[in-house]
Amino acid sequence: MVRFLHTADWQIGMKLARIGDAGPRVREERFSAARRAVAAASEHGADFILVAGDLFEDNAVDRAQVRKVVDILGGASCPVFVIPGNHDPLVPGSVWEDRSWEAARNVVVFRESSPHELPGVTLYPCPLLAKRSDEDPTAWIEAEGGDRVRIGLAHGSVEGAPIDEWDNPIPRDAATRSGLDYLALGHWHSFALFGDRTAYSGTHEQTSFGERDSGNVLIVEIDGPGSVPAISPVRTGGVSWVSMDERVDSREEIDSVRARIAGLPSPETTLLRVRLSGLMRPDDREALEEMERAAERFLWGEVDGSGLLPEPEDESWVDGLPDGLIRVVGERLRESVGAPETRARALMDLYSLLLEVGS
Ligand SMILES: [Mn+2]
Repeated sequence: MVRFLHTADWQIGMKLARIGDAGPRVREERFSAARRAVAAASEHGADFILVAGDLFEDNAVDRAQVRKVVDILGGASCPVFVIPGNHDPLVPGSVWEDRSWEAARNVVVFRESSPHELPGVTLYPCPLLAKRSDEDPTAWIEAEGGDRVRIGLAHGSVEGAPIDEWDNPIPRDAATRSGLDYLALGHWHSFALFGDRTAYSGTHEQTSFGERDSGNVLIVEIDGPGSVPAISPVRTGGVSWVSMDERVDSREEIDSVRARIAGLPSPETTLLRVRLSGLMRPDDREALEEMERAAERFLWGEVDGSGLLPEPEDESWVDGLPDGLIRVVGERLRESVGAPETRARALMDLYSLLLEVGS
């Protein structure tokens, strides 16, 4: 039986300019999460740690930060195997040339795609040698039988995964095609499984709003050659990134969003982005300011009201509609005698549609 920890995409050195004053605190958390990842390996009795690329944001990262990472990995109680990714490819002048790597005896940075043997296990590392490539980095791994557990370590885009930075394409069936028991991947920041044997661990600490299920490492257990791996996420993330997209068309709806913001747990370790749309009356201003104050309690909080549109003072705007169907719809709604709330809501929907089209 082999048990190991799979992590990737630490992106140490990322700028995080978007979150202003909270940047230093959130950058520091990436190191704290790295220490939690290394601690998780010994807590769970891992035989080794696999790092599937993008340890660093880029090759220009300050060398003091590189040494800090080497210290953390060097402090692990087991071997650590690392591949360069597309953010930190193995090129002249890269972070991998720093002398500190030589001092960390338990850390191996793979510099070429060739098998690496461990007791009972063969690793198939696929280091990246360029920022971009349209080649499948796992293509060289050939299926072969035998009595060893075979584990691939690669960085790239699994076909069909919704990844922004599309490169180093990896077929969905790469693991079975190459006869691997497990393919440890990096590049996508969310935890994801493809079949039984292929996984993105996701980043150990969330990197932006909208990432789903990041802030984990994976503990993987494989009984023997051909066995289906048991894959368990372990939480390492420290900062939560909460994004709310809300439509507010009344004072009640604004108050209800404010109450939800006030009820969010752990504001001191939460980054909050609220984006509002809808129609606003001048006397909603105060409720909106209260919402902004509720967001100030967070490590970083932003209420973006640029999607709010001013509500019209009366219904004379209908007369300004262009001739044709839309004008007919507007006039019919204005003159309709149905339920007043439905009538008002339909008119406002038409009004905001026009403002959106016009802007
Ligand atoms: Mn990447």
